Amino acid sequence: MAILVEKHPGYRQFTLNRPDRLNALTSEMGEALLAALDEAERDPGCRAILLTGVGRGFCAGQDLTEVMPTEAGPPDLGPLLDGYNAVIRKLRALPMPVVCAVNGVAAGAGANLALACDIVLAAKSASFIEAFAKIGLIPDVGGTWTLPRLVGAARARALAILAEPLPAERAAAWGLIWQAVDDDALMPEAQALTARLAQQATVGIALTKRALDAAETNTLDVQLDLERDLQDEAARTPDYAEGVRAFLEKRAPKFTGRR
Ligand code: T3D
Repeated sequence: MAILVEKHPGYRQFTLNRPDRLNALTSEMGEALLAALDEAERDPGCRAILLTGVGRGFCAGQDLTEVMPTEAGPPDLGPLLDGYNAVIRKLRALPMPVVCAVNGVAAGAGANLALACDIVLAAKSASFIEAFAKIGLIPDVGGTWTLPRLVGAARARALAILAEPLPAERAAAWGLIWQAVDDDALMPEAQALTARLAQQATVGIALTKRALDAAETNTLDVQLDLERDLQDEAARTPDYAEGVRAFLEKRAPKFTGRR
């Protein structure tokens, strides 16, 4: 199986599993990942997702053996990218937090797949490479959108044009990712974080994701109205009532994640 699925209490872990190719993506893997995300979304017991990879790489981007130009001409990349784009859209729109544990090199579409997740942890030995320029392509799978928003225009341009590896600790210092952690600590920390998120007020987190994404294109005026409307929705959840009660009673809240 190119994607391993593990069910944990409250969350699912998806692990890219082609270690001999540094988990390079195939169209089939894209479809499998999308199906796994769809299934997780339909499961009311799944309140968070963890994405990682097997072996010494997180994901080396598109499997280049699948898209070799031939004498007959270039491959048709449109359908392939439509498939990966569906994964990126799904990750951004999922009504639950997505943690990515980058266990090793994340290159090309692999880097941008990681950066589409909500909270990215990386092993200190990992690195991020916008490798596209090395093969004459442009950053895709959301990279041209994500990079400047995370690290600013100057760094985004240099990352995209130079295609040099960015070590995890510098990626964290630049704000590309949340944290770089010791290699041995990566999976325990990522799993503990995902388990913790699975106990939080899931609807509130989903609405927060929606507000932050909308803010990328909204004016302040429009965003203020959106915040008011989403806050009204959040305030109608049982988790809001529980959160306030728990605060006043000086105890830990017990959120259900339900509407
Ligand atoms: O169709 C399209 O192109 C559209 C979509 C584009 C999206 C993209 O992602 S484009 C970018 C594609 N990715 C790359 O260009 C990265 C290619 N890989 C690398 O540059 C290097 O492998 C790394 C810098 C990521 C890691 O280097 P290193 O030295 O640690 O490992 P390695 O020896 O290069 O790789 C290990 C094996 O994985 C090796 O196979 P071998 O020699 O042991 O049989 C290598 O060929 C294979 N591998 C690594 N990346 C890919 C791959 N095989 C197929 N496709 C790959 N992307």
